[in-house]
Amino acid sequence: MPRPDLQALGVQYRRIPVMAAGKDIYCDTRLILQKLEELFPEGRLGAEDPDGRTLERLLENWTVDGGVFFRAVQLIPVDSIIKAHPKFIKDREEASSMSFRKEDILNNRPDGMAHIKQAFEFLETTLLADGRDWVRKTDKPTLADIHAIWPIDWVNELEGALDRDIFTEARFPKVFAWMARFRKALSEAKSVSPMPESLLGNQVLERVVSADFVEPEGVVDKADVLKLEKDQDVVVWPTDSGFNYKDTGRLVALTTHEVVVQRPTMDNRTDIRIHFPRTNFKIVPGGNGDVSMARI
Ligand SMILES: N[C@@H](CCC(=O)N[C@@H](CS)C(=O)NCC(=O)O)C(=O)O
Repeated sequence: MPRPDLQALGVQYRRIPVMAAGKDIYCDTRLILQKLEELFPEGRLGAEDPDGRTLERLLENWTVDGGVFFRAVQLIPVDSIIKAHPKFIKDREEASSMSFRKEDILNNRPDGMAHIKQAFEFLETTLLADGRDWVRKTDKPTLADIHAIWPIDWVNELEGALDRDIFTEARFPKVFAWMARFRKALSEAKSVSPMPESLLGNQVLERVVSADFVEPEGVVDKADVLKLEKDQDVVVWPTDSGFNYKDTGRLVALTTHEVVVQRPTMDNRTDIRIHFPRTNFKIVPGGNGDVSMARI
């Protein structure tokens, strides 16, 4: 659905999560996790060694690009979807190109379930097979655990999503024990962390307006395949869902993993920088006419 609080900041991107650090706005979990690691190195959860980093990257790909998250979404119980307002359903269909008709949802459920069962089996028989507590055999959960666990844990907690005759502790003892360990570690970490403060949209805008950028502007890679120039106008949007919401701005940085555009807030009081990952995002020069059909 439209997100007026984000639009006031000058951001059209409509998916959650979005993170603001000063005047830098970060879109998509993939980039947000990477930035949290960089901006708060004292709390880093990521690996330092190439083997560990490889595993993290592959697990992230498995979850997001390998389809585990998408398959978990197919298991959202049909009742909660058909109870939603027709406008909401239409909006979701446009944002995802998926059908939200009851018959289609029910038809897709077995496929979703089969893939999620594969995911449980993969974890049970490979990564967790030797009885380790955490994916990288660490003392505490790390970024690799986060990449692997979040859609699995989410769908497991979603009432009515999984077939409980099949997804049992007896069949997947190591996966269930790992999820329970993770939840315990999470609640222990939360109990010693400061309480998050909730802000209204206009309070966020005021904070952003009065803040500084937290990162230097960055550079446009001269060897980038798109051959775009620093400061040229560009349009950026996600190609996997929410593709009808496109952000425009002046290109300030472009690397293998990130694109950054600078633009004013809606009230023109200040400039912000919006950061997107490169993976699953399209970037085209601005002022190129209609880009609405150019999804991928
Ligand atoms: N690749 C994105 C996916 C984000 C995503 O799909 N967000 C969903 C909720 S889980 C969303 O915001 N959907 C609502 C919408 O599109 O308006 C990420 O990892 O951040």
